[in-house]
Amino acid sequence: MAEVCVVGLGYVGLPTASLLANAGFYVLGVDVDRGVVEMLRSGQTRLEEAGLKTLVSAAVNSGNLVTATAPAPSDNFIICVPTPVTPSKGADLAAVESATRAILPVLRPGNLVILESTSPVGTTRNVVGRILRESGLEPGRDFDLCYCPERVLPGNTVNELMNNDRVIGGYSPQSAQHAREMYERFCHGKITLTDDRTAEMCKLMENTYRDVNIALANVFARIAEDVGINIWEAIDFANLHPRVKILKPGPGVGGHCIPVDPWYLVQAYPEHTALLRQARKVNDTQAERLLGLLAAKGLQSGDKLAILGAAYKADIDDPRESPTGLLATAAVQRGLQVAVHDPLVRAGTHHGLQVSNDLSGCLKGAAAAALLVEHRAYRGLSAKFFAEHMTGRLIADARNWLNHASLRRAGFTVAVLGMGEG
Ligand code: SAJ
Repeated sequence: MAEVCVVGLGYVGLPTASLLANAGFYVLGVDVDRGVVEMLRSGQTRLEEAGLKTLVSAAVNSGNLVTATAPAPSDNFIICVPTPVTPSKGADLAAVESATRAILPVLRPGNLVILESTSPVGTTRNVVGRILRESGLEPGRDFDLCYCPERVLPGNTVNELMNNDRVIGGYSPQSAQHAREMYERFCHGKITLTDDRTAEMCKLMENTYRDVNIALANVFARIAEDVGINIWEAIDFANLHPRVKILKPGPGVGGHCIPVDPWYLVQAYPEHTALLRQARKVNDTQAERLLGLLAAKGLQSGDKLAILGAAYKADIDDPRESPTGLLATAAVQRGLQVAVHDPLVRAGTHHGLQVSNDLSGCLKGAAAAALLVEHRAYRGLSAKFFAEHMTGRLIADARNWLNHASLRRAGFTVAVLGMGEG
């Protein structure tokens, strides 16, 4: 019988299952995607995370990690499934509910069930706990129930799972203590115990804090464009204050967390969260503003716009919720032809966005180019390279990433987000 059953083998579940297996637990990894399950049986994964392939291979080869498409009786269960928002920005908990229902038939007295997925406050007890009560077992009495959010920076997941501090929220104090005994087998960070709802709120606060602060940087950038100063310098200078840490402006906020998590609070507590809603609006309209900068410099309907960067942030291959999608949609609505390049995102269509890995082809015949992601691969792009492929001489830089002086010497007009020309 498995000691731990991890339900959901994605960016968080698979590293977690592998770390537990390599810490000596016998782990059953469960995923509804049969392809993922089959691939893992041979110790392989498509996920690109530092150290993950080695970890998975060791876990599978040791025999401590086996995979299936449904849970089986285990001592502990960890739910790591996606919790996106619906088109109307409500929480979509379908995956949490189906994962919990899959555990229901194999739940036994004395088990520990942990929800890791970022969720609205109250989900652990009102969704997971409610469903599991259908077994006739009572959380906190017959089995332990916890909420334990992850804090991983995509691209550094394994290292952060092992070394970041963790908050464990127990439905009961003994539930939290039960979970601590498992996590401390692979987590070397400080483990803090609280109740389930405080832990759920803690996770939402962490990412909402980031979204609001990115929006603040974007508002400062908008003012700088009007005033005619360089916001990138101004932020560096302001951050010399020992207690100021202003983040960086950009074309918007992507990923499956930062642009999503604040909505859980906005939808549940609209009377308190106008600030959060406004921050979401600022971040989600940055891409449109960038297009306005280009239009003001002559980009017009029928022209080709080359967009550099499809990933939601630098040097990763994940395009989920990327601002590039917002910009491409707005550009097409203005009658522009759009070509999107990314050096790391797999070529093909991602949520309606056609991505190419051929930069020359993407730039060919473009009247304008817009850099949206500060990938290392774009750092050294020369004015000559742009000039060879583009027909126009207009470039927008949303990350202050390119060599503007060199581009201007080569006859390019360069619009930099957050840099006014007054
Ligand atoms: N961004 C800016 N300006 C900045 C920082 C980020 O425009 O100064 C943009 C990025 O380009 C990106 C988006 O915001 O499009 C999100 O970037 P991110 O690095 O903040 O987000 P994630 O999703 O990769 O990681 C965040 C982290 N949360 C915090 O830093 C509070 C990570 O610790 C979380 O574990 C992760 O979300 C998550 O999974 O919740």
